[in-house]
Parts: sequence; structure tokens; C-alpha cells
Amino acid sequence: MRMKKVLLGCLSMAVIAACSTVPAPAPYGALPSDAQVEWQKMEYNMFVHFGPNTFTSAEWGDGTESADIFAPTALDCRQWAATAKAAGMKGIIITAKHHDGFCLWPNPVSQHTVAQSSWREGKGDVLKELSEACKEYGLEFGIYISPWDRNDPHYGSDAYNDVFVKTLEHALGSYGEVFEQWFDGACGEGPNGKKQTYDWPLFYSTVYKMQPDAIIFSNVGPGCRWVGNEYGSAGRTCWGTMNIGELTPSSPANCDILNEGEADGEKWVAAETDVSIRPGWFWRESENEKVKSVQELLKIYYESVGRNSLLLLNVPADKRGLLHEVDSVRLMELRAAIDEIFSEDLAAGASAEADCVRGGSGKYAAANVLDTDYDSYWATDDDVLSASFTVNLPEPRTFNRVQIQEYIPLGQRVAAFSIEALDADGQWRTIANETTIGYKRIVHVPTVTATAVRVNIEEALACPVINGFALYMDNIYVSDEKANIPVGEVKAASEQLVLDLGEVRTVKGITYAPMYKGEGGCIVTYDLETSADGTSWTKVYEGKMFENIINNPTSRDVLFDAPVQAKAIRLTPVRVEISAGAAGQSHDTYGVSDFSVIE
Ligand code: FUL
Repeated sequence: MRMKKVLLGCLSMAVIAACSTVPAPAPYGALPSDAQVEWQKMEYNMFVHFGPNTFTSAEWGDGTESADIFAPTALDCRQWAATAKAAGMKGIIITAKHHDGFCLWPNPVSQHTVAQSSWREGKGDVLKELSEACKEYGLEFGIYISPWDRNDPHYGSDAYNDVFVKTLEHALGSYGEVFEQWFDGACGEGPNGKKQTYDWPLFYSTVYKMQPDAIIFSNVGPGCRWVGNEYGSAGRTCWGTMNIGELTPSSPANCDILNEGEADGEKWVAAETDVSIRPGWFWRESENEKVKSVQELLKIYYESVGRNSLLLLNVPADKRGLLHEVDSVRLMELRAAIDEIFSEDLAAGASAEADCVRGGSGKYAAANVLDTDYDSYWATDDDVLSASFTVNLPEPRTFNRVQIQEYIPLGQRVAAFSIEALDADGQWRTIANETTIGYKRIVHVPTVTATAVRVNIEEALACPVINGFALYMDNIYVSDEKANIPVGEVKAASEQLVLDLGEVRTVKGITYAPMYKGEGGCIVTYDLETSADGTSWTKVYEGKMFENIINNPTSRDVLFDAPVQAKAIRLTPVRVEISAGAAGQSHDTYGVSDFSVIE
């Protein structure tokens, strides 16, 4: 019924089209800036975590590390850039200053930088070397700077905001163009135990003063937003828009909103999916064996790039100052897999038609979804919010991925759509029911052989504007099931974890892993005791922290300062939390998928 009405409407418009030029759809809602559109087109970038933690194995350094600890033996940023380029990435973002406050570039604002270390006799500069390597390899260069600083003596006072502004000015003013400024939302105590109230408007204006086109990442933008988790998954519904209102990077929206965005949101702040190729953000020897598999990385790719989000994949540099061979080989394997899956568009040679074409004009014809011109699109009349286009294939083709792109320079519009395939028996079968599209959506459908595919826009905030459609066959990714879900148990926060080894053994440390996505909560701080006889206990740690475990609920190895002779190990949770916004909130249960000793 609906189709017929639409057709009639469109036919009468066709007559009008013959006598006049049909205007393009007016932009709808919050729009991306040109820089935001270009940013989203990058799709896949590299994050490099590097700093004192690389040498201490900590996730969060406490700021007391000596500058001399930073001592890469063979730093080669050209190797990073060559690897990123070969991996298909478009830019690299470096942790210029993490929470420990150590700066990877010399600057007069801080007394805790490479200039104070004996590495290269205080003459080294990682930002210089990386920015030059990026230029050489045609990559964009981006900077992560943590406002949380556990070293700076000013932290916790108004003076710190000025110090931080000067730090930004120096980093952003010394190395040419910076495409993205990454602000970590973490806000803990500084060296004097005080927290800081960040002057976010001042920080933003400083970035724009120094780098007018930079995309500012924070939990809530203004350039792009955090995706709400650190395991690499944007929402199946994912709007580029969100209501920011009074939210700030230090008090963001809850993670579900960050993950999905909001229809008709007042600001364009597309989601950036930051995730590490390893369990932790920094390199450590013990995780060389735990680099994510191609299957896990493909899942992440589909759930970020394939869900209207940009993928920022962390590949930490090691103690040499190189990307480790396990990681770089994995990146090449992933690239080969992506190339193979997306090498052949199975819609090639097809024709397209639609039940409504804007003003009946060829300028907005359905065929535009099949060409490679980003700026040509299929659009309907303004009052047509549900319509279909059909892609007729030259012969039966077998595929299991349908890629659709919405022309985001005019705003994100589609709220619900379905996909049908015309099978060998001449039957139209529905193969997907989904919600948003955005810049790019890659829909997983059952493997199907079809002679035609139809996309039904069921619901849109304004007339749909679609500029891309492609079909692919993925023979590599085996399952849509959650990859590597650790099975485990949920325990009461008051419950201790006790390991009886049966005999006295030499123990180097312990491993604790919470459950998938931190279900049940995570142990954040704990006491740890060992016992040689199973009855009397000796404390090894009191109030020790699994750093960043709330945002990144992955397996944690804790290595003791020296091996211990123990028959039993006891871990007592002190603080148990569950993820809430970008922080944690106290919780009465925690998950355990692994509690074991390292021997
Ligand atoms: C988090 C930080 O606390 C982690 O250490 C890491 O840098 C990650 C990208 O952001 O909030």
C-alpha cells in the first residue's frame, strides 16, 4: 500500500522535474564539519601507547618513576609509520604524556621529560621523530595528552590549568599539523593527593587556537566521542549525534548513550572506538602471547568501522621503541583478511531502481548508490521518509555482507531499515532488520545467493540520502558469537579468592581476570597474602590496584618483586566497582574468569 502511494507521489514529481532543477535535500539536524567528515573517512588509525609504563609494566604509572627509566634501545618511528601504512591505517596518535606526567618531547613547561632522562643524553624527541615519519609515509599525526598528571606539583590547583594549557601550546605548536587531539577523561589525584577541576572550555579553545582543524576527542567531543568501552564495540544502533548539554569529559553520559549516540542529538560527535591489540594499553613481555587474533580483530573491525565509528587500534611500542613483531605480523594478517573480504564488490555491474527518486531527477537516481563518487547519492522527496531501492544483479551472486553508506554531510537520518534478497526461487526474503546506517554500515546477513537486493528504509528523521551500497562475501570471519568470552563466576564483594596449591611452590605472581565486559563488576583494589602452610598468612600487597580495569576489564598479571615460596594465595577485594559513565561505581559483586598463579 505504502509503495503505491509513494510511486504516485514520485511520478507527479517527475513531471515537475522535467521543467525545473530539483534542489538537493536541505541538511538535517546536527551536521559534521568538513574536518569531521574527512576524519570519519579515515576509518582506521593507530594508537601508540609508549612511556615509562613500557619499562615498568604498569598500566598507570604513579608519577614517581625516574626519567631515566624511559630508555628505548632502538627507537624507530619510521618502523611504526611503515607498519601503520602497510596495515591500511591513515594516521597515528601517540601518548605524548600519560597519567604519570612524563613527556615524550622536551618542553620548558615540565621538568619531567625526555630532556631530563639520559636516553640519547637528553636530546631525544619522540614527537619530532614520529611527526616526521608520519609525513614521510603520508600519514596524519595525532597527539594524546592526559590532563590527569600524577607528577606535576601544580596538579590540584588553579595553576595547573595554566600549566596544562602551556603544555598543549607547546606540543601542538611544534610539530606541524595535528589531525586529532586526544583528551583522556581520567581524573584522579595528583602527587599531593588533590584532584583537579579541569577548565575544559580553555583546553578546547587552546587546541583550536593552535590547530584550527583538529578533531578533539574526549568522552563527549567536541570533535568525536568515546564509544563507551575499551573492548572495541560501537552500538549496533550508532548515531553520530548526541545531546551534550552540561556533560563534560570528566562527567560524561552513561556508557550506553556514548555507545549508541542519540537520534536528533544536538551535536555531531561521532564515536571513536579505541581498543588495544593486547590486553593492556602498554607493551609488556608477558602479553606477547596475548595479542588479539585475526578473528577478534575482525569482530572489532565490523563493530567499529562497520557501525559508523572510527577504529583507533592501539599497538604499543616495546622497550626497544619498536612495534613488536607479533603485533606487526598480526596487523598484516588482518590487512590481508580485510583486503580479501572487501576486494570484490559483488554488486559490480548491477543496475539500481527506486520506488521514489527526488523530483524524478536523474541527479538523485538510485544508480548513485553504486558509483564510487562519494558526493553522488540517491534521495527521495522531502515528505517521503520511507522508501526502497533495489539493486538488480547481472547474475545470481553469493554474499554475506551488505555495506550501506549514508551521505553524512547532510546529516544522519535513517532510524530503521531492512534488507531483502530475491532468491533463486523468485522469492523475496528478508535477510536483515537494522536501525542506523551513518557514514558506513556493514550488515552481517546469512550467506545468500540472490539476483537482486532491496534496501527498505523503514523510518527516517528526514528524507533518506544514501551514497553507497556494496555486497561482499566473507569466508574468513567464522562467527558472530562473542569472541573469546571468558566463562566465570560472579562472587560477592566480600568473598576472598583463595588458591590452595597443595604443596609449597615458587610463585612469581598471580593472574586475575574479571568476566567479559566486566559483568558482575571488577575487583579494583585488593590485599594479597601468601602462606607457606595454609594457616598463617604474610601480606604481599595492601590496597594494590588493577589499574584501568573498569574501562578495560581484561586479564591482569601481577608479578611480585621477588618470587615467593607459597602453598596458598589469598586475595581479598578492598574495592569492587562496575563501569558507570567513564568511571566506576561501587558494586556488591565481582566476576572472576581466572585466578591463578604465575610460576
Ligand atoms: C584510558 C586510560 O586510563 C588508559 O590508560 C588508556 O590510555 C586509555 C586509552 O584511556 O582512559
